[in-house]
Amino acid sequence: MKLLVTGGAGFIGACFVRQTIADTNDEVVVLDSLTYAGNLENLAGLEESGRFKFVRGSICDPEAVEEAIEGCDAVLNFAAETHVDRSITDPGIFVETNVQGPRVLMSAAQTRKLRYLQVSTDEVYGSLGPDGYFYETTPLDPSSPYAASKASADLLVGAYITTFGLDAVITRCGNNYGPYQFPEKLIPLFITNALEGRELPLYGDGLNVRDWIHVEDHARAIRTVLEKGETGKAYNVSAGGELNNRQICERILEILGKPWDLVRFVDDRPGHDRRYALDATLLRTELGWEPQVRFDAGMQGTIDFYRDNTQWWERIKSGEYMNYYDRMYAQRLADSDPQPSGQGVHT
Ligand code: NAD
Ligand code: TDX
Repeated sequence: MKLLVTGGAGFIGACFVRQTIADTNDEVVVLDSLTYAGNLENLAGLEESGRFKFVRGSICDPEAVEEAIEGCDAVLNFAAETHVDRSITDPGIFVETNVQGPRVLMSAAQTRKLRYLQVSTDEVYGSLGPDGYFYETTPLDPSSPYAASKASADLLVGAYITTFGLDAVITRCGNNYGPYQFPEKLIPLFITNALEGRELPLYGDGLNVRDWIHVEDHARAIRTVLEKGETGKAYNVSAGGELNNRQICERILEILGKPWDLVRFVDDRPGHDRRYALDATLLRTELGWEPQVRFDAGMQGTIDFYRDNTQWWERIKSGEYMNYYDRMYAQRLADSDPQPSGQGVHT
């Protein structure tokens, strides 16, 4: 098989590509515009396989898509603007990339009668209270501009299936962690800040819950859905890894041997979803996928990666990208209430 993987220079796309080259005989074409989040270092060495090709271009550009899709048997769309905080300060690019992009890709896939896999997210379902789970039948109720753009794409996938007969499937996964994640997201930001002795800015009361999964398990789930998923269906992806943000902080600081004093409670994210938790019974029972990475081992490996590959993230954190974050955190700190340091982690 020859796969078109869009957004393959990002965190999850690159993991999927590395797995595909290592574990199958497939050929892979990556189409990626290399935004601030795209990084060719995430794909280093894959050319040597003779089964990997990189095309720089946008999924919103029909000509770039035409070039990249030539000879492919399926399209997997990982490309997106992915950071919720950025979608609050600059929603426009999220609509462009996350809605218009999938439309261009689906038109190209439909013309050639190719299978299309949309990598979606649990955020499309909105926020849960303390109990219950998101099922594939749960109505979409997104909170942030990011989540709304991803939900829009999911609806568009449904329309392409119903109207044009596109062979399409959707995956909806929880929060990923692992090597090569851009250090704007909670886990890599907090690991690298702790390594640098910087503060860890915890939003609100720090009790928001996310459903954590190792990126390699997510990538294997995507492969499973690509191969066995039923056209028209969405599949939740979860390893049952519910933890709140204080617990994540606690694990990171414990493994690194750093003090809780580094934690700084800051003003909350607007529209901050309280809890995500997915029921992945469909994927497990109908398609036979099971997670392989236990959270403690996955977290240790992730911390080892950031400790051993400082040049990968120091270059990113010393660049233009982080100026935005320094400004945002300064604002959140300014808006937050005075607080005692050395606060406990008990929930
Ligand atoms: P990422 O931000 O690390 O990478 C996104 C990639 O898309 C980058 O390489 C970027 O250059 C590329 N890109 C952006 N705009 C593009 C465009 N117009 N054309 C071509 N390429 C473009 O993201 P990620 O965390 O790897 O997420 C990948 C996918 O998985 C996204 O669709 C995201 O919504 C979804 N997802 C992510 C998570 C998570 O926890 N990170 C969880 C569930 C679903
Ligand atoms: O500095 C921070 N402090 C903090 O308390 C950051 C960056 C985050 N947080 C909190 C907000 C969330 O409750 O940590 C939690 C996780 O935040 P993010 O890493 O920004 O992820 P989230 O908003 O949950 O979205 C992620 O999971 C679903 C990905 O970024 C999305 O692309 C994916 O779809």
